Amino acid sequence: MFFITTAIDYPNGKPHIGHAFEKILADVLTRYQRLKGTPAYFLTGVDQHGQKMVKTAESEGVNVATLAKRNTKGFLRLWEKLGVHYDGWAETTDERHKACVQAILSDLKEKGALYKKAYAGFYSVRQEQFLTDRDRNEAGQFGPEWGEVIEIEEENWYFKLSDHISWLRSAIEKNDLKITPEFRRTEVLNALERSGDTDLCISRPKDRLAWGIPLPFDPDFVTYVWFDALINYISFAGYRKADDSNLPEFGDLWPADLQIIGKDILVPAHAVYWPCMLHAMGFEGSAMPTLLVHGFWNVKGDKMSKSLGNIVDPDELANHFGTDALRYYLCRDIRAGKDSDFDLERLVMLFNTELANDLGNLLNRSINMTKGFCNSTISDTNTSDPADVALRESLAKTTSAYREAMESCEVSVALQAINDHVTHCNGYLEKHKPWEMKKDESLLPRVGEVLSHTAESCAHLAVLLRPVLPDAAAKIFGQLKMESLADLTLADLTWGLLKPGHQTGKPKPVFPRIQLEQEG
Ligand code: ME8
Repeated sequence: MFFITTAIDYPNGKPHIGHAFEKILADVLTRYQRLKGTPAYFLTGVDQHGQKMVKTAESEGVNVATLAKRNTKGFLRLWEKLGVHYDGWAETTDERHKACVQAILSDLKEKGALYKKAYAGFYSVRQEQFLTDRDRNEAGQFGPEWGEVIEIEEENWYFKLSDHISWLRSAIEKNDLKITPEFRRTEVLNALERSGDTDLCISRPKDRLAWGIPLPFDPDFVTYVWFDALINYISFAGYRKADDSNLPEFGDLWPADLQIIGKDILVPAHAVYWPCMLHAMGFEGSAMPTLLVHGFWNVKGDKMSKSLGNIVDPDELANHFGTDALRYYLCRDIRAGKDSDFDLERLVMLFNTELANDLGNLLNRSINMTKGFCNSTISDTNTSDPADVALRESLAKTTSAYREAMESCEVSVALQAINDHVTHCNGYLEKHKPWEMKKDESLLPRVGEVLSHTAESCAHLAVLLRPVLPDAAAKIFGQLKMESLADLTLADLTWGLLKPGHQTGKPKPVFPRIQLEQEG
């Protein structure tokens, strides 16, 4: 089973475009696995504990559990609207997760991997973390990014992270822990060079933070952030599950084939803490997950933030422009882990040119003319005309470029490959001008061949587009009267899906142009 997970989102507000992008990417890659015929399991969810949630609840004057429940619903609603279909849903307040976290903590304590110590030092209230001298700026001060910095002394529990660092370095060098894209792997190795041998503080005293999972061996403390959130990847995959838990079989899923995260939580959380936690639990190098790290969506070069008031709301975008336009844009405009700038005009432009004009027209013209000039009947497409041969070659090239790109999770490159064949087909129609040819009755058989080449292409392209735009693909299958394509795997994608004599349906625009003027 191909196992895909994403980061679990903080539901301390509404989901933003970065959250939506990550879930859509995971959804697309899951659907791609299924398109290959590979069974896949997609786990995502929400990270409901922690100080951020408590602060938001206080500012809104609601109980933190109520806030978590209410905001979680907002995430669930959005994934439904955006066609994000997950198989497992992780909520960190789930009793099954809590039990797993506590069992792991007890084990690690037994093994001597955890210890308690008092620590006096500087603490950033805003970032909720102890600071070290390495956090000081060139002037020797804690900069404004840390907010209010106070001196406190506190006892806490620590995880012996330092015991695992040299193992981690070799696990990354040997590619047991895979990190893609490559430049992110280099970033992690460089960070390990600089890292000292500090251990990881994993608790908060209950009187300072009560909204968390209590340590089973010291109930005055709750586990803090990573020893709660990171464990979702295994707890909801069935690790140490109870018989009646209704969770998957861990052995069927683990290790995760793809753990999709944003660049901000790579170092140290996912590339250092997480593999070291797994190693301490007894997971070998061969049981490490593969990390796929994506970039950030910014707005006009700025990071999205509440204070700048520039947070892009995917819910509003889907309402205005439709799910297809949003899914297409998010997959099309980000490349190989790099940042992207959110640009509404590009969203509209990409939809109107690549989908409405190029693919939409190709489909519309193919079905419309097949109906008008050929009684909706498909002709034999095993022809030897050089232009036909070139078209079939173009499709083969597109299909293999698409596959290669999707295998390396480069959805944007896969979409470009689709567009290349669309352009080829539109050029082929312009060259043959079936609307002129049909005036000469003796050319009607050739008209049928030409239109059947583009209709056949549309069938293939819809199959390839299915992971990104499942609804649009289903509409295309419907117009081609080929609903059976919905069950096709990539291996079945050979020339001749539409058999001679097959009757196609009625054309109806699948990608109606977005008219910005009408958008108030
Ligand atoms: O980090 N563009 O939650 P989160 C793209 N709960 N991706 C973005 C983004 C942006 N502008 N902003 C955030 C957390 N993300 C923790 C994770 S995992 C065990 C716990 C990504 O709600 C971010 O990188 O702040 C992360 O992958 C995900 O959205 C959730 O971010």
